[in-house]
Amino acid sequence: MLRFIHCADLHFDRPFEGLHLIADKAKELPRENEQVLSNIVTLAIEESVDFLLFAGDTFHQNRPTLKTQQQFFQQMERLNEENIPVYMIFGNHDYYEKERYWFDFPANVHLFKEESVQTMTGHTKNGELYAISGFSYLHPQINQKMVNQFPTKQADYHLGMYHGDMTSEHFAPFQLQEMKSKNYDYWALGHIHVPTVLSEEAAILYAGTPQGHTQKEEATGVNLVSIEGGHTTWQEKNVTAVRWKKQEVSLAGIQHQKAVLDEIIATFQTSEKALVKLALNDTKLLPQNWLQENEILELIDYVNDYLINHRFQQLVYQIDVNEEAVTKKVTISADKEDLEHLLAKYQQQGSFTETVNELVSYPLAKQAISWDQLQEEALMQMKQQLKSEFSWRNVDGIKES
Ligand SMILES: [Mn+2]
Repeated sequence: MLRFIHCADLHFDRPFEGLHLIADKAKELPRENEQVLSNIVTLAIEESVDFLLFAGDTFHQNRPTLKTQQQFFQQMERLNEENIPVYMIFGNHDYYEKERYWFDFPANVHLFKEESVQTMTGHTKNGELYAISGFSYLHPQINQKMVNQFPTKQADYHLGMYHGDMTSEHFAPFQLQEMKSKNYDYWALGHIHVPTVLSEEAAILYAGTPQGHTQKEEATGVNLVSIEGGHTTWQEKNVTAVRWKKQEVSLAGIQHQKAVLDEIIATFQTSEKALVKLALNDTKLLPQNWLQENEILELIDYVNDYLINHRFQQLVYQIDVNEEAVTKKVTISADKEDLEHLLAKYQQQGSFTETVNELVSYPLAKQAISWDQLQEEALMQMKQQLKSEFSWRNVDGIKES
């Protein structure tokens, strides 16, 4: 029996993106990357696996910072102490250049350092032979099909490590049938960040990124794989340090914004670390324009301060308001002539100047403004506004606009 962890696209030093509204509160987030790696190593130790695979883009860049490297090597050392080997290929982001590294990789970490397929072998805890074939990027792109270089199965267990994309030109394209023809027990793929099973029966899988760095990367994990009696099974394991999630808030029945804050706060119940996008729904009983663009920022600030003060582990990075209520027009059952009637009073010069009395009292304004023109323009604008904000209904029930 062979058991291992397939991890890919860790992007260890990648910043968390899309958090500009809460930049000050998100300062500590990069630390979560280290937590993810620590979770992966802990899982490997607890599950007492035969080895751990990194299928490329372990680092976000080809020049990982000194601090990133130090943290990575410390975690690999934990595995070294437990005699758990690590097999690592490099992808298009962290394409391998040996001059970039400040430390020697610990003895348990086996690197694929060539842009051609190499095969490494080892023995399981039970003494069975396994082979792992793979290649690394030494450049940001590989335009060749690398799959053709892989040997066919030649050990009790044979695995392929492949960082690439079937349909791309620049990331080692391949066809599923070509991989299947090698008769491997498992293909550990990297490059696509969403966990994806390309073939159930041939066990060809993208593990996906273990930690999302953008709101699109909600689904994350590593695969814990077992091979026994020629049969491969896997489980997706959650090692995420901070999850991206959407949270719906229903404001149905709420007429005053006074009650809104309590409703929002009440939707926070878990202790899970998360970056939250709130959707405020069912807002139709609230007054029109109850929340303006700049007030959304205030609301995000308020909610985050509340969450921090009450030791919730979530941060709100965005609030979307369902605008249904705002765009929904009130229907007025009135003839369109009533609209003219409504404005008729102000068509008389006296009534109009009376309304804009304060303006008339400024001597300068009195001279500078053409009152006839102002009256005509103001009434026209008012009429257009009334027409657009309400749906006017003719007496016979046919909608006019
Ligand atoms: Mn990649």
